[in-house]
Amino acid sequence: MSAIDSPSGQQTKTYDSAFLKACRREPVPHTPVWFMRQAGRSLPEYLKVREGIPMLESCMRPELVTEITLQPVRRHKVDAAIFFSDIVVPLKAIGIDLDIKPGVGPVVAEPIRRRADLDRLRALTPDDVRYVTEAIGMLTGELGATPLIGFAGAPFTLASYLVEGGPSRNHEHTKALMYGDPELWAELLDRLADITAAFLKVQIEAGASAVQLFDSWVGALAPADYRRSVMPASAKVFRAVEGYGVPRIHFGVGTGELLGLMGEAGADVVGVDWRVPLDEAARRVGPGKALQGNLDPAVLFSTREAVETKTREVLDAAAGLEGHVFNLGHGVLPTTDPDALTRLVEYVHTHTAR
Ligand code: 1CP
Repeated sequence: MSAIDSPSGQQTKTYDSAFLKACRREPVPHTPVWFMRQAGRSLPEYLKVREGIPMLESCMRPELVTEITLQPVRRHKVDAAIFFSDIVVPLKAIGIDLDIKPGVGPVVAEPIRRRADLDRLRALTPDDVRYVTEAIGMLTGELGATPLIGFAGAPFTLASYLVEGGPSRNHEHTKALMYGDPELWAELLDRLADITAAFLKVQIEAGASAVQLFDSWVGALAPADYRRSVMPASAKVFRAVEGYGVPRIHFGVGTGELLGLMGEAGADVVGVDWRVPLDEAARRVGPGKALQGNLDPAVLFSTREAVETKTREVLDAAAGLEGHVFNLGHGVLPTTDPDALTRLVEYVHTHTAR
């Protein structure tokens, strides 16, 4: 570590990064870019280091986590790293019997559907996830001025895996519980809020300089149900980390009708999928919040010209925003050409340089 990269110097540089400035709605030298799921299956170097190591086990190896988190930063020159982990890691850490099955996703051995099942959701302590603290310590040393985004699953999305027992299209068991036993549902979400908040705190205290709460599947709900049955728990998570002063990003898929409420839950930055243009999203979210998004990840399978046209559309819709973090409208699709992502970062940086 050189003199200019002394810990306090590094922290200042990270604080002054384009990504954190955009989150704080301050002027930026260029629009910052990162991609949800930027680490992972689209990168050959990822597939190589993951070979033979199950997903959950790879999340528990700090050196591997550090390498995988750095890969997209090196390759694409994105403006932020996102910690390599998964939303079910804190649940595994408190002893829930679950696995991440290749090609499927998280699968829970015994779904949580009755009151007695709640006892399995005990509080998360930093000791349960020491490998996370260790990995983030290593990462912030390696990342220099590039900010690290910590993340967690929001209570509703975690509940959907726990109640369904795995990925689900219609969330029928989850909704059955939410509508049929609101009291038990509220307790379930409250416990998940505490676990999620504890997991985010571990990441921030270890050195993460922003956090994203993924409520990936909450777009399945109508606004009134979101407000009544989900927002209190998500708001509890945001309040729990408010005192750290790090930007809090809130994202879900198909949440056009929920954008205002998702901001109201306590986010500083609202993530938008590709279904709502950013200028319209800004009207729905209201003033005082930055936006993140929102190129359709499938656009990257099209021609270079089409990618540029669609990117330009996103940037034009974002032109009047106070703070814009460029991202895809959901995660990088596994068969995406990595070079298309590198070109996209370059394009956004060049065309927004001020
Ligand atoms: O073996 C493998 O490689 C499995 C694929 C994989 C990977 C690479 C899974 C299983 N999770 C991850 C890592 C991961 N998960 C990251 C870090 C990568 C990065 O962004 O750079 C992140 C942020 C997540 C978060 C996550 N996991 C979400 C929220 C984001 C989103 O896409 O909406 C969700 C819903 C999950 C659950 C999950 N884990 C894995 C899969 C395939 C899924 C989705 C399953 C489903 O469709 O329900």
